[in-house]
Amino acid sequence: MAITRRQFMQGLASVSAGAMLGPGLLMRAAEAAVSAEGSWKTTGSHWGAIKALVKGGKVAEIKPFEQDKYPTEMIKGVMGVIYNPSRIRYPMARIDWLKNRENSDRTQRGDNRFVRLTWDEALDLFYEELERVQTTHGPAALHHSTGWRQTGQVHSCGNHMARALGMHGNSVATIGDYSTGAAQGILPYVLGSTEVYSQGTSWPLILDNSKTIILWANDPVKNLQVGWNCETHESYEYLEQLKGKVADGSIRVISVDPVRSKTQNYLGCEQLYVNPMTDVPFMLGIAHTLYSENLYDKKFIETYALGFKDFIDYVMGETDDKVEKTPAWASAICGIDEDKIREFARLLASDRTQLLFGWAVQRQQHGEQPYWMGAVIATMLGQIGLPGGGISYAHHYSSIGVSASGASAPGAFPRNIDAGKEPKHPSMDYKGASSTIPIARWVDSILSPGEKIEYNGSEVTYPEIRMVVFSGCNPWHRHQDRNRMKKAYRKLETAVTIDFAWNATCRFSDLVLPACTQFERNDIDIYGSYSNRGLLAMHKLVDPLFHSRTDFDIFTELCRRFGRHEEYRRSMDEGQWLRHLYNACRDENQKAGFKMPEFEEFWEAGYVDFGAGKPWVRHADFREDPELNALGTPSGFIEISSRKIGRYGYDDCKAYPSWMEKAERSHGGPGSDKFPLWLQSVHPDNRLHSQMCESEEFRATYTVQGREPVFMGPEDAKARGIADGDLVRVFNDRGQLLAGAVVSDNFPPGVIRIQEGAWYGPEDASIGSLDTYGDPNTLTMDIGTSRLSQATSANTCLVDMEKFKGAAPAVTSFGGPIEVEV
Ligand SMILES: Nc1nc2c(c(=O)[nH]1)N[C@H]1C(S)=C(S)[C@@H](COP(=O)(O)OP(=O)(O)OC[C@H]3O[C@@H](n4cnc5c(=O)[nH]c(N)nc54)[C@H](O)[C@@H]3O)O[C@H]1N2
Ligand SMILES: Nc1nc2c(c(=O)[nH]1)N[C@H]1C(S)=C(S)[C@@H](COP(=O)(O)OP(=O)(O)OC[C@H]3O[C@@H](n4cnc5c(=O)[nH]c(N)nc54)[C@H](O)[C@@H]3O)O[C@H]1N2
Ligand SMILES: [Mo]
Repeated sequence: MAITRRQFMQGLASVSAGAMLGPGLLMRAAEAAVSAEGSWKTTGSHWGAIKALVKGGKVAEIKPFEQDKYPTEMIKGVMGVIYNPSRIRYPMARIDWLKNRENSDRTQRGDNRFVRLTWDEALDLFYEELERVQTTHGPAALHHSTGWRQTGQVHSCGNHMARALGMHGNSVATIGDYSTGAAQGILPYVLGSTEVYSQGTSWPLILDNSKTIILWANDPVKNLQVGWNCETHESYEYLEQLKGKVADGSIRVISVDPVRSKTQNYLGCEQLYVNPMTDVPFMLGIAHTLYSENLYDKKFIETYALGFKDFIDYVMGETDDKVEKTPAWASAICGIDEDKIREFARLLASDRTQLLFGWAVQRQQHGEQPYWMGAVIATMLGQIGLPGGGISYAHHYSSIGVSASGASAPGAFPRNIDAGKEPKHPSMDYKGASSTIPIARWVDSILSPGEKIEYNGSEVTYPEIRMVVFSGCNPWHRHQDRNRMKKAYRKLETAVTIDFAWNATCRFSDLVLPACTQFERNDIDIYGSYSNRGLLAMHKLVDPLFHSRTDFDIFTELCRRFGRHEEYRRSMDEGQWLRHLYNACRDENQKAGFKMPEFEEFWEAGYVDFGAGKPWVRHADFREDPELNALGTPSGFIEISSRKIGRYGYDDCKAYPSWMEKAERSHGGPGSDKFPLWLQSVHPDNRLHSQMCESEEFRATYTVQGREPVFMGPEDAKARGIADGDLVRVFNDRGQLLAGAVVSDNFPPGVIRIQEGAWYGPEDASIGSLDTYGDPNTLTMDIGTSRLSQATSANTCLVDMEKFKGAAPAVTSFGGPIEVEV
């Protein structure tokens, strides 16, 4: 079945036929004649809005967008996202799957041997598999998912996949996300909304009113570099002002974190070291002090909250474990001196205090508890709804805290099947299994079909998933415990991935379709993320490289195979969708008094700015009138204890926030005698998850001997004879990896860091094989946070490490598949 040159040419022909669908739109700016000097185009990304110089059909230079006053280093990596040896060039199929399909030898998955296909062959195979699975097994056998797909509303690739597959048949849906699953589980019971994706109190009001700011497990200087839309980094202006206020002593900032964070180093603020995963005992000690020293706001609690007594009985040791949660008790677990706990509690109560929580602390076992406890402390302080007081769970994310302009954002290419239409295979027969599962439990579902788990007051029965389709996510970075995933993939019949980068998800797939990057298509998106500061024209910089195509084209052509491509794209091409979304947004905004020019004028200018929004205080309305502006909790009030959760009877999420020991925990906790080091896998300073890891020159700026860095403190390094720059093997009972040592004073004893998103590169396809590059999820644990949220527990993870001796295997993560012929 070797691909002939004729078939190859046919493949090419089908690409241009697809590209010619519908009437083309001539875009003056984008199509501007390419002169010798080239032309500057506007576009944007999660890393920032940018300008790109395009010369002779190639991107020659990237610079920040004129409205971005605090651009990130990461835009230096953008060019390498377009041009790199890991780009997917052609549709590819795993060799044994191509021969034997659902009866293939799945132990070969991961050996990276693939056969090149034409687009027609690949899309026929994709379609045949969908047909087979829907006809033979029904919707319970198909699962698809997306994630941090690149910016742009016309081409939002998850929507394209969901709509096309949804028009074909039903599938196993998911609830929650990897970012804030535990928060989304608990906070609706406590504060009435998930809080994490809501606008927060505006920075200027925090800067004017707060006397103390607590950064709790929060590194905004690192994490605000990327945004969900085209980021323009307005938050950094406020962080700069905060730095000034720390220096002149007008605001005291304390970072509660086991690690000296980038933000702490930037602000020059204090750190309060806490043992990993022991924030809850620390907080219980604070609550004990506030209560016993009468420093809490009784009136606020009476007016705005319920369930204080049940909680305080637990704190005072009158119920449950009958242990009084004194600062001395807390100190023994969290490692903070008991007097310091008291001092800290008094400081919080002494004046206006803003608590700013990050998310890593809920991405661990029982991750609901520190979030609930945070709300309880904020309630005891009585400052919720005041400027510069109360609690925020999102000021480190996507420009939250920068006032929203108030303008409307554009819509997107629809994700759902049109109203009134039915899928080709309308069956809703999930064969007794659930049609929706918590997002991080899909591997469990493959491994244990039919098993029942508890989830948020209900029961979930795992469906028997036989086929997965991923686009805009990289589960072989995102999900925990690689070797467990390998076992699950041995049960899976078919895995399809649509991506532009040949990452580990492609390596472990059966069929891989090359999408183009966002820089190879025209689009629009807002800039400023949550501030919705303006609308950005995303000019196509270059044509799709190699045989790649837009997700729009790929799924149009898939739908053509069952005769519904016109319905899919509503008979509009890219240019028509652009205008359609722009004009709808313009109409909305015109009504609200925001001026937007005609499309052509906007496209040429590259953006329209909506102006800065008005400062705003989160929960001020609730504070003003708790009856009229009741919270979305069962009672409408803040729920310090929750009767509803109590009725679920979960031992891992009780009726009030409580301390529960972890499955593994460093600093004397369970498992630390065998694996003494806590591995935290925080979000990368120099990537967006796994995106940009492929960018070669940029990667070389942070790798150590070509490997992902493992950060460690001098004591742990010395105890193991490890020096800065050494190759290190990091391991536990779940897996092993190679990484390069970076020894830094930012890390205390017992704490090491490997940033998530490092590309998995196993030495071979076997279970347990050494990861040659340093993906921390080779080592993490795949358990739910609790029965309430069933979210990820990536940050509950113990390991040990040693200096690597001998000949180091080459890194296998990059450079694409091994091309073979049938
Ligand atoms: N250990 C550990 N693991 C974690 C975390 C952690 O803290 N620790 N964090 C978790 C969190 S919060 C998150 S959000 C997840 C992130 O997990 P993901 O969202 O899976 O991460 P990304 O690396 O952004 O993957 C996006 C993929 O989509 C592809 N892509 C981008 N744009 C397009 C497009 O337009 N078309 C197509 N077809 N493909 C596209 C990219 O090339 C990339 O492979 O990771 C989670 N995993
Ligand atoms: N540069 C960059 N920015 C990003 C992303 C990215 O990939 N790159 N991803 C974005 C996404 S999708 C998300 S979800 C957010 C993630 O945002 P977060 O989840 O808040 O970020 P992390 O960087 O994982 O962790 C933040 C801090 O938590 C601390 N920490 C971890 N565990 C504990 C603990 O047990 N106790 C205490 N007190 N502190 C702890 C870490 O030391 C770290 O300083 O970031 C967003 N921003
Ligand atoms: Mo996330």
